[in-house]
Amino acid sequence: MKKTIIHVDMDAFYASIEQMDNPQYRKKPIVVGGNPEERGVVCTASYEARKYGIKSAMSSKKAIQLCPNLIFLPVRMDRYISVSKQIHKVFEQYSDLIEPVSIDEAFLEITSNDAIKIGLEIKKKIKNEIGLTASVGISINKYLAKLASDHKKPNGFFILIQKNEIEKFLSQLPIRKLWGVGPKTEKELHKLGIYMIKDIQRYDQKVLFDKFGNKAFEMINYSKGIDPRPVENNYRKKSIGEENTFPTDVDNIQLLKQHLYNCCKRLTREIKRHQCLIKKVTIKVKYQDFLNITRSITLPHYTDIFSEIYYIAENILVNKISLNKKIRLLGVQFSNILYSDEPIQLQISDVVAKEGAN
Ligand code: TTP
Ligand code: MG
Repeated sequence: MKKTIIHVDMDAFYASIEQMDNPQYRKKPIVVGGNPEERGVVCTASYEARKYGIKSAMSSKKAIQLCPNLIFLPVRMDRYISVSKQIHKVFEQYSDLIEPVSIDEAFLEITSNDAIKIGLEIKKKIKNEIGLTASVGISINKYLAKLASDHKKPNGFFILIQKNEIEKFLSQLPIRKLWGVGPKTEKELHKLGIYMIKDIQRYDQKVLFDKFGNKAFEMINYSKGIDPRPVENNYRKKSIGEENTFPTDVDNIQLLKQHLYNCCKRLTREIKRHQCLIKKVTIKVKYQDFLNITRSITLPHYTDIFSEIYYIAENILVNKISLNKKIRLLGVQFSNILYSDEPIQLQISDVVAKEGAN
């Protein structure tokens, strides 16, 4: 039986939930994110706000300049996670193989001939039972399904199954739509005279390999609509973190410690929720002159104990980070994550730590 992939991506996810929960914000330009007075950043903007050019990751200050009537709403993560779970419950009614990509996005593998019917039903259920709109793309692989869901956003539904449809569709897209091409690679490709996805197909492959190494192989495949990656339901985060820009630059160690403490508390709660352990703590600092540094410590063993984790984080802050300049942003990241169903790979250092504890 042939496999079809459905990609579902919710429209303006956080903002749409706020508009659903608070009718006074419906049809209004709103953003969810940090305050402009506190140097916040836009997490997402309602489609009404996007008309003004406002988008995710833009500074809230710039956003308010673009739209002076803009309404700012704080992030209510718990609520968004709970809606995300409701959406997944809908997916589970239609496929056993689901790959969550982010809080509002997933791939579903469908092995029957009913993918189109299922795609429409999922959209309808999300609208009728949850109250939100989703964009759905249906195709023969993950890359094309994602392009399809994006194509008619918001409230989109787009099918890319026939070979000639796929070729025609890809030939019209700018190179930025190629999977893995961000602003930096886009610039490099422009320098080579590659502006459209179809330009890659005709380009001298040797030049591409010299310039991009193995990545060129993927680029060429994606440009032809080939994506061999399977849908995988064992998607796992490799790291979990949080970073925040301070309302004003800080060099007071007590304030930094307090901030670090709160971040570590939240992240530790998160790893416990996912029933995982971590081994590495990294702190990122952006100074007032925008210089970024990261410093890490790897623990001798896996842990989810807050006091152990904070002890390491504080140690990094005090001993590895210079406070000769004020700090604009402080971030914490936990990595080397071990999930509860994975076997622990014991290393010499683990054994030594264990024996030391006896
Ligand atoms: P996206 O699916 O990228 O964006 P969206 O759902 O808001 O809008 P659309 O898909 O219609 O284009 O991200 C899902 C949520 O993740 C988004 O609502 C807020 C959050 N997010 C951030 O917090 N920061 C970001 O930079 C991005 C891109 C998303
Ligand atoms: Mg979305």
